[in-house]
Amino acid sequence: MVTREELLVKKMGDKNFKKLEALGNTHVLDFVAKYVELCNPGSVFVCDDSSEDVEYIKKRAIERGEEKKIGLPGQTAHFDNYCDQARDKDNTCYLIRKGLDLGPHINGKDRDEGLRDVHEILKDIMKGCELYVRCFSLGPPNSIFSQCALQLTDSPYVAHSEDILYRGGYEQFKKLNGSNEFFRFVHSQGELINGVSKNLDKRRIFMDLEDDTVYSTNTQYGGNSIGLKKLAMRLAIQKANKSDWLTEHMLVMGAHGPNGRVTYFTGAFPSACGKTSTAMLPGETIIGDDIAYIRNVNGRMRAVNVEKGIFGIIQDVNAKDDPLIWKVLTTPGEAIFSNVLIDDGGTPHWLGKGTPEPPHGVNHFGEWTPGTKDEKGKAVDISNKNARYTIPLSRLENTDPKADDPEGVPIGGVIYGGRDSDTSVPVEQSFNWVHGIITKGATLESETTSATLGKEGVRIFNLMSNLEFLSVPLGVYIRNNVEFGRKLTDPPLVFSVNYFLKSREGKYLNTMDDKRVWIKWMELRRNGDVEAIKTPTGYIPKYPDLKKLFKDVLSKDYTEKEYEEQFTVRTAKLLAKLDRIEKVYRADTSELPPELFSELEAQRKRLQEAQQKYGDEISPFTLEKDQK
Ligand code: SPV
Ligand code: MN
Repeated sequence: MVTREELLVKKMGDKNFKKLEALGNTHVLDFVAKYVELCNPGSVFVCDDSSEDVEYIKKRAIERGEEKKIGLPGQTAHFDNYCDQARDKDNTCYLIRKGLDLGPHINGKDRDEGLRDVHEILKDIMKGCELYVRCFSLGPPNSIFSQCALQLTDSPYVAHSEDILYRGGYEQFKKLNGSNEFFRFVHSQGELINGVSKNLDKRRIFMDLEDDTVYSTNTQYGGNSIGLKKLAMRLAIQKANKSDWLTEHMLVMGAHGPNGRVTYFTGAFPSACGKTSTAMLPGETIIGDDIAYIRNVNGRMRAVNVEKGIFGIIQDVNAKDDPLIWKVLTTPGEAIFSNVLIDDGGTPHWLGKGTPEPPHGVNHFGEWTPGTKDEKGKAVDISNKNARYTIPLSRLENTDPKADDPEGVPIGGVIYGGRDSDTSVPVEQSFNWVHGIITKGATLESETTSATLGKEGVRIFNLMSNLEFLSVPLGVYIRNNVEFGRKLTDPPLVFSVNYFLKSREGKYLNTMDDKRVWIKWMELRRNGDVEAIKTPTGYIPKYPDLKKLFKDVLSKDYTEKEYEEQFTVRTAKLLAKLDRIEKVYRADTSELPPELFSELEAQRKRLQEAQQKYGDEISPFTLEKDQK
């Protein structure tokens, strides 16, 4: 019989084996050996985070044709299958043991059956390929927040992307002292055709919550293949909710107030709803744009960015609206462009770039000229709507100095935002933590976008922008959030924002820039510098404060008419929303915290009273006058 060591040495050679052995962890060795044997790669490369090893992976991505050098030094392009351009919700499942109920929102599959299925698919899947083994630290290393993650993948593009997005964890793994406290990821892009995954019918993204292991097969799109992103987030949500901390789909940023004051915010937004652009507003500083680990440290809420790079949507990134990202994407330096068009001169193009369209190029479809149609006769855009750029945060000019602080940053405000065309005002503060968690976070709805496969523009329930990623019952998650704030001695304020409010005629009531004002207002509120108007659903800004902020921040004359239209309290719409939300929760099978229904009921009562008194829409000026 071949021993574990013999098998590994045979596949990876002495040098790689020594690197793996040096971690001093038999769980790592067992796991790698199991999947080396099953997936049967031609060779195995173990990365020890040295610049030499990292460079080797980048080189292999080019040699294998998974990335192509383009335009400027450091830039590469990568393509996914035309039908593999977003997170695949239908084939993303939790493997759940019989008898365990995680509720109706969680896509579950029988664990034994799922494991059998995916292991059959994995058999010999890496034949003739090179397997990459990488260790990462989710969150800054050497911190109470950090979590170790082990990635096996046959895609050098995935291994390279993770290098940009996550902190190396080779040394951190040694500090585990042999423990099995790490997340595990096995990814294979499967057989390729023209460089893209061929067997999409065997695309699987299965998460085994019992073993903290994720299997991802026959897919390349980053959201499905980069295990450390949303897949690790799902494992971390389970881990956090079994304890007393939080894993959230949240940005972390510093808002800069008067006299050099910095107030840190976290913010949850569904994908493609302004999260990344909020994280990097001009004049403010960014810590992270997607995932946060949050803990109570001596009574304060503190957060770290789980990542160290951005896998951002490129559509509409242009010189005027996103000067900071634009600069990174148009100057030499490391950047991977996925599913954009590369013109004949090697320059990348995308929807909303704001530069002239080239006459010809190659994109996620293949050869492209304007007017190209796919087999179904559908016009192929110059780039996919979910085309992305992958860059290290360190390349941005506005990275916060505390971005890698192992202690995280103290959070002054939590923001919940969704894509809502007709119900909530652009910015509002909740009455307190519990009211905020329930009526801002747990009632969040958003209209669907291109970030997941399926129809766009459908309003769906998406509590805390995290519904898709929850790995625990709704009740457990909400209770943990409620309790988290209760234990803080100085809880942050909780806000809602809505960048997508429209007039009755269907026109956006705000510009993209206006969020720069909302963040300043929230910063002032947290520090007690401005007053507010009480509505049935929270506190909204006063006109003179916004008028001043629009002038100071955007040099804009903000009119009373604009303010009134934007901040009209739409009682009928808000009540209809409560009906929809209550229905969702009444149908849930998990044990929901009592605060959920009491907060919703109290909100309903306030709204009904206001509706009786003022009607379906209330001007903020009317509310203000009556409060005097
Ligand atoms: C998102 O869609 O929320 C992302 C990218 O951040 S993905 O990796 O696809 O989740
Ligand atoms: Mn995200």
